[in-house]
Amino acid sequence: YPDRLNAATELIDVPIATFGADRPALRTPAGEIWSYGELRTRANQVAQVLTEDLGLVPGQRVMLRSPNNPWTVAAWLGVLKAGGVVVTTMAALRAREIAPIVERTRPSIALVDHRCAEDAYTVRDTTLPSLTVVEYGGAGPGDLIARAAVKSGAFTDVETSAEDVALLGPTSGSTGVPKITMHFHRDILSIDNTFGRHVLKLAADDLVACSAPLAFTFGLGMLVVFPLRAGACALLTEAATPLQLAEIVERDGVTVLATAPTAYRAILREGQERRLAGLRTGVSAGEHIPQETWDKLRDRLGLKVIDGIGATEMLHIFISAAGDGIRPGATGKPVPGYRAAVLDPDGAELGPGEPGLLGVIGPIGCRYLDDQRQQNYVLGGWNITGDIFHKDEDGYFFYRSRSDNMIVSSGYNIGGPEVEAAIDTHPDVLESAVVGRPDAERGSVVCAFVVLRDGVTRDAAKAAEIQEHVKRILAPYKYPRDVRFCDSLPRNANGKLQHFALRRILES
Ligand code: 3SK
Repeated sequence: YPDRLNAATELIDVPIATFGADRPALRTPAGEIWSYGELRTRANQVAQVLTEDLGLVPGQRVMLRSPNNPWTVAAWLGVLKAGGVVVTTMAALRAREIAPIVERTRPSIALVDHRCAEDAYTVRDTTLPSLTVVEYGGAGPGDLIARAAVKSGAFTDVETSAEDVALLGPTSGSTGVPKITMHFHRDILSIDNTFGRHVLKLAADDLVACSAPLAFTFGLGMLVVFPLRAGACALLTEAATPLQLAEIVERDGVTVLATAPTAYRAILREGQERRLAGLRTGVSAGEHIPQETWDKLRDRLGLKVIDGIGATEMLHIFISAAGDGIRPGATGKPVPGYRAAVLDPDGAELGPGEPGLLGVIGPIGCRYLDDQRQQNYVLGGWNITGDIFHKDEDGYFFYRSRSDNMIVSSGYNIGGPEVEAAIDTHPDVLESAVVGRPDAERGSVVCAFVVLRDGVTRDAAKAAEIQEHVKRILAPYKYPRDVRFCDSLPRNANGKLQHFALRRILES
């Protein structure tokens, strides 16, 4: 990459030079269509609002918080054009989950969809009084869209360095204490030059839908980076259920769908897979797609779903396969540009069939913002993702499990300790322990073993009360779907909680 590189220029100005300004860049199920030219104009207007009205200077951080919609993409590009650093936060997160992210990243400005502004104000008031919160979409005074409308639409992108940080992506990790991954401008292009170009291979006439939020780098790649670089169009849906997603795919003529295995399974279970018949490509990530689901999609639709594993630390997918390169049951091979190995705890490479820690090296590696946990992620130069894999003789990688307390449910990573801490704040709870319970529908579900205080009745109403309590303080997707009461939790002689003993109870 050249020394001077602004990812936003490459994602919108360069495609316009190649494909023209009139092609559709973004669509919504409600029928809104933004051309490449309109997207650039609005991104430029946002950049002007940021620099002229809000005083942003290059290197300052801007938090974005919104469901997936076109203005969020314009805001994302606008921040990069202005030389700012995007801090992504999922709309589902509650104030107590955003606060540590804000504390760590110290954004100057927050651009927030008016429907999820309340938590942003709470965090400003409790954590960072200097934060300027600007809403959009609500037509209130100072609304970003109204401010943008009076700007000229021309902007000279800041000449950032290829190695300037462009994106701070929080990840809850297995402990629930957020880690902030840092990604450079060149990293954003790298995900396209690896997975995008060699595996996904979008064409300019593709219409891409993805259920992941733009704040999750899986969604960012699928809905912004890959389509824009290919001159294709992204269909932005706000919180669609799997069946709504299938309806949208059929009605709007989506050609590429990216979602988690849970959504494919739900569509198959409801017999709605015919709605996916127009797909050219299906992508599955977030967790390993079960063989049975993959087979059904191939047998009923002729669709050979591209499975892939990625990580927020690595920005996107690094092991995958497409078409005839797919081997049943395997996630795939390292994406061109990456190397992968199965390692023992000392970092020595293991042979075929032996399960061990997955290590990855490529153009993007883990860089946490000021965090000791960096040392755990990188071992002898390998990025250790926390997944257990084995490799076969031909170099295909097969997923086995996670190596930590992370629970992967419906494609969401949920830190067990974070859920335990939330349950333990319920006044009737003495202590709790959370593990993943295998689930045919969601891959895993959060299962909580709970010890209640003396005299508290153990019944379904109490379980429901604890579930609601967790939903109030954490993003709702993290709540324990299975609550089991017990007298005590298994501990070793030193008093350390033995989560493995609870997993064994679930297996028996
Ligand atoms: O596999 C994942 O969970 C992932 C994480 C970040 C970006 C992309 C993917 C597929």
